[in-house]
Amino acid sequence: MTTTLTRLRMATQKSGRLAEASERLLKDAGIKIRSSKGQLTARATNFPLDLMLVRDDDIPTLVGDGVCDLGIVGQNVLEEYRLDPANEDVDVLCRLGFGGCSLRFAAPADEAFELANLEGTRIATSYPLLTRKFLEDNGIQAEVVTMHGAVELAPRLGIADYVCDLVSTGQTLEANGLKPVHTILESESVLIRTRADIGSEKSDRADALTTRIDGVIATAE
Ligand code: PRT
Ligand code: ZN
Repeated sequence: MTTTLTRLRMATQKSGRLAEASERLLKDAGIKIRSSKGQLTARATNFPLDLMLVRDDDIPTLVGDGVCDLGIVGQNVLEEYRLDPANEDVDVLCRLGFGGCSLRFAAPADEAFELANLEGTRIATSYPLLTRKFLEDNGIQAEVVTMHGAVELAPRLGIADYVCDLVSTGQTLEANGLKPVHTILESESVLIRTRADIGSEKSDRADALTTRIDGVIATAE
């Protein structure tokens, strides 16, 4: 029987695009998870591991602060977190091969777009730090409007001229009269690990779990 203190804690998305694939990855790594509906934690029955089932946005903070030892999160969420200097950085252990998408600027479908068109405009996004960094790196002055959802609606609502949002099939943009024009980040899910000192026992367990996950990824490639 392992004590609570030495059981590993991994933060994974409770529900959403990464939840099922994260669960499947652990299953493929031989980890049996006992979960019951509505619970915010789940316990592995054959490995000293507990899952914290949270919103994806909270995963980098939980791991950065050492509340959780490991986490599964999209690079888009991670890189936005990393751009805030107040946040504790984490180590990226491996790419997981699911949750692929790209963070892209989108313009009205009928516009002959070039980057210079962004100058002096308003851009709606859920990724204000990544968007601002891109604009700064490219010497573009524009106003960034932060929205937490329905970003694609912003031009139609007159809130913004352009959007910078995640795209996978492009259907959402198209349905809103927009087209992807410039990619600022290619993203997939990654396994992250805290830089906090977790002690040698937990550290060995984290290494063992990572090796198993690496094995699953290598087989899938
Ligand atoms: O509740 P919680 O905060 O945990 O979930 P969430 O609603 O913030 O995130 P969720 O579950 O939608 O996405 C989780 C992660 O999946 C993201 O952080 C990305 O790493 C990854 N991912 C992959 C995507 C997409 N593809 C994606 N297409 N996340 C969001 N989208 C959205 C996008 O924002 C846009 O609204 O899907 C729409 C576009 O899709 P297409 O196919 O029409 O282009
Ligand atoms: Zn989220």
